[in-house]
Amino acid sequence: MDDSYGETGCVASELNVIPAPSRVELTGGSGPFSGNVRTDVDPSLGPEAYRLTVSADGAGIVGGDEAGVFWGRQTLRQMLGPEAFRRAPTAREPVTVPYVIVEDRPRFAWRGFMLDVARHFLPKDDVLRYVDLLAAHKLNVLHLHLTDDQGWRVEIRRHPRLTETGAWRRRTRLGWGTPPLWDERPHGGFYTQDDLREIVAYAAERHVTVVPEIDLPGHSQAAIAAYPELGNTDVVDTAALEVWTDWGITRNVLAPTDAVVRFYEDVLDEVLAVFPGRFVHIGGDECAKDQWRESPTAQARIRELGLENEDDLQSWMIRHFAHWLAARGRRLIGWDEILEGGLADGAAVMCWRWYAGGIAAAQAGHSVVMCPQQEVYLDHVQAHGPDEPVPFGWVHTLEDVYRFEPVPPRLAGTPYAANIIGAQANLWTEVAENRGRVDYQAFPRLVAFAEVAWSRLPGPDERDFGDFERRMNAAHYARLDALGVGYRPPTGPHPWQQRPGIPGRMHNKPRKTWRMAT
Ligand code: TNX
Repeated sequence: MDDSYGETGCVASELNVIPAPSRVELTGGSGPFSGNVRTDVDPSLGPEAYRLTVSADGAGIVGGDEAGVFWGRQTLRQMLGPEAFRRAPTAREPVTVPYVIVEDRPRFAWRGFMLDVARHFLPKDDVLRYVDLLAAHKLNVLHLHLTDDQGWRVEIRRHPRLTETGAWRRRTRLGWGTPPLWDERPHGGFYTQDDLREIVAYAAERHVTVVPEIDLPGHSQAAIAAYPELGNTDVVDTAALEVWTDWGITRNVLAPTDAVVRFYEDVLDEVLAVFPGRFVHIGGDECAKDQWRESPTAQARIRELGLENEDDLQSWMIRHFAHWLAARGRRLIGWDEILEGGLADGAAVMCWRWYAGGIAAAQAGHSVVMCPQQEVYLDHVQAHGPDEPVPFGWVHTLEDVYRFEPVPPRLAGTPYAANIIGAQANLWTEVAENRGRVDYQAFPRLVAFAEVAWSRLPGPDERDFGDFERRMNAAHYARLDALGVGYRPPTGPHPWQQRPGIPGRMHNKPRKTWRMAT
């Protein structure tokens, strides 16, 4: 994946399945993809595109590049039946597949999934498993949210206390109830740099790019707990702060000083050495400005830099890192708040609040990844009803996600649409504390999302959700079973997937749809 998304951003995909009434046995080799499965690369097909042909000679996959060949293999795997999704074969019968020609290419170059491993740490093996799950669904970006108020999850050798202190918290708020409920067990964990190199390499073998996020200047209390001098020491006793045990937006944010900027350059130096991808996410969301308003140091900084206010101070910090990353051949990406106060050229925006930020950013020439919380936040509850575990946010059903349209209607048909380089589904983990909860929130909705991000579907109202549901029931739930995914069954949670007694928090403002917002 490179950053020439403009060319491939919104190209129509052509999926031509021409079934013929014959089948061929796939033979030879130790796995389903060897033997009489031939592969080749023909760049004229374009990035990530493939043509899959099954005939009397076996299967042939021609990819526009190696990624295209790999996506073609995933389609072939789907044709082999659910067994092909197990880690080892169980059936003795020969595998036969129907004659077919599939010509296929992705609609978007960035087809992402964000996993928040900061609020709850997910062990390395679970992350590797998610890489496999993304690859099986032709998703190609894993965005790891590595730092937040509640935990710092990446080893930084120059600043070891980030993980010694910042990688664990004393206890954890359970759900969102009042009065709060607490799980009194300490929670924590972090990835060594070699763990992350392993994840990056494993993902690369599957044509998935890992995008690291180091969130600043808000969502940084774990770092401040580790190094109190990173905080606004002139207004708060930062030495008394601990890694946050609660959820929400804290007042404790980084101080806007040169020393803090240098510290984060050290951090990013090490991050760049581990993550070779072009994009580096620096957060930028939900930075409370209370302490900057009260802090003489922050106020002096505003005057010294000739800025108007605290928002400009955040903008100054983000621009600094945009230039710093650009000088090292990388591109900054951040949450849509980074638009406020103006953004450096070349920086990209992840639009999570309605569609407005995405529209403004695309019109200003920035690349945009659309991931509005009103549509594709997978931490939000997926059905009404009393049995849903720890219901949070708005209800986004499987059908809602299937009807998500990444290109805001106002941009459709304009040159700015090409700036929408892709879409992403985000899974925050305040109330998803382990792999089982993550699976339940992600699936089956991530399947609907993957189809939206890959395929050229009709407009949201015209999409045939009934057909998607039929394909889920006829084939895909069985594949998820074979993969061992703890998805939400269509009839509701299994008893062991429920969380009675842990209250959630639903958003009470109405959920605006893309139609209302644009
Ligand atoms: C907003 S989305 C956040 C996260 C929360 C999430 C919960 C974003 C950039 N910030 O810190 O976990 O809502 O849905």
